[in-house]
Amino acid sequence: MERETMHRLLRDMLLARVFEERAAEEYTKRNIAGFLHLYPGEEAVAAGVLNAASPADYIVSTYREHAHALVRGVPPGKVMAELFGRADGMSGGMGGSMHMFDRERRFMGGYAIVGESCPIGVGIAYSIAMRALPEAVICFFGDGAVNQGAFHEALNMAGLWHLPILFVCENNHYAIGTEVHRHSAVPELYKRVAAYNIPAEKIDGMDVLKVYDATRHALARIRRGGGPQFIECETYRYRGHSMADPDSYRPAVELKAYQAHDPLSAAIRNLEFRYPSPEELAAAGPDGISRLAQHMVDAGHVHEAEVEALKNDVQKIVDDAVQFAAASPPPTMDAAWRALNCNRHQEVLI
Ligand SMILES: Cc1ncc(C[n+]2csc(CCOP(=O)(O)OP(=O)(O)O)c2C)c(N)n1
Ligand SMILES: [Mg+2]
Repeated sequence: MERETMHRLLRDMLLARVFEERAAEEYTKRNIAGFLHLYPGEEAVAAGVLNAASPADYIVSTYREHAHALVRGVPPGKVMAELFGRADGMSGGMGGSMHMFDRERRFMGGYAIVGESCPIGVGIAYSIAMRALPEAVICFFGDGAVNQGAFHEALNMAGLWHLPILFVCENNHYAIGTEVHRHSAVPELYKRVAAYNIPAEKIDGMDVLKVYDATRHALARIRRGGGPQFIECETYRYRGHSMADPDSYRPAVELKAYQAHDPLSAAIRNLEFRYPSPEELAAAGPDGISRLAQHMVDAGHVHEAEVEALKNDVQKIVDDAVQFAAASPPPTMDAAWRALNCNRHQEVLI
C-alpha cells in the first residue's frame, strides 16, 4: 500500500476519534441537543471503506454517520455546525446528528430508521444500473438492521437485478443493549446473505488495512459488472449506544478487551474519557502509537515526529470546527419554510 494512502487512513481515523470525543464534550455543555450516537472504536470501518471509494460513488449511512461524512471530505466545521443545529451545518442546521446530507459529495444521508439505508441504497443503485454508469453505492448499516424486513427486501432486489451496491454491515456486537447472539438466529451475519445470491464475507473491522483492501476488491468487482457484494466488518463501539445510554448491559472487561485491540493508539484511546491538552497529546511517546502508526513507522513510511504533528493538526482542525459551529447563526424560519416546501409542485403521481 502506498505511503499516502496509509497516511490518509491514519489521519482520517484520528480526526474521527477526536471529533467524536469533542462532540461528546459539547453535548455535556449543552451545545448539542437531541440524539447523539458516537463512533469511537469503529473508525477503521469508515476510514477503510470510504478511502477505497471513488468520488463518483454514492454513500448512504445510518444515524451514526458523522465519521462517514468527515472521511468523505465534508469540512469538519460543517459537520459540527449541523450537530450544533446552526445555519452553516451540512443540512442547514435542520437535520442534526442523524440527518446529515451532502449532495455535492454524493453523501446521500444518514437515516434514523434501522435498516432504512438499504432500500434507499438499492434505489440509487437501480438508477445507476439503468444508466449503465461506472458508479457504485456504498450502503452502511448496523448488525441490528439485518432483522428488518426492509433489509431482506432490499437485498433480494439487489441480488435479483445484479445492482452495483456494496452492503457494509458495521457489526459492533450490539443493537442498543441487545447482543448479536440474542437478536440474530444466525449470529454470523454474513451467512444470512446467502439467500440472495450475493457474495458475502466477514472481515476484521478493527484492522483498517484489511477493511481498505476488502473494499477495493469488492468495488472493483462491482464496477466490472459483478453485481452486489456484502462485507461484514466486525467492530466494537467503546461508548454507549447514544449519549442517553448508561451503558450498563455489558461487562467492563469486554470493553477493555476490545480496547486492547484498538485500531488507534493507547494515547488516543485516552480521549474517550477526558479531552487532553495539546501538550499532553504532543507528549504521547512512540510506544503510544497505533497499530497502523507502528506499522507505518516500521515500514519507514512515516517518522514518529510526523505522527505527533498529525495528532496536533487534527486537534486544531476540531478546535476550529467548534469555533465555526459556535459562530454560525441558527437557521431562520424562512429557511425552515423553504425546506418544508422544497418538493411542492414537483410531486410525481403514479
Ligand atoms: C425500525 C426501527 N426500529 C427501532 C428503532 C430504535 N433503534 C434505534 S437504534 C437501534 C439499534 C440498532 O442497532 P444496530 O443496527 O446494530 O446499529 P448501531 O446502533 O449498533 O450502530 C434501535 C432498535 C429504530 N430507530 N428503527
Ligand atoms: Mg450494532
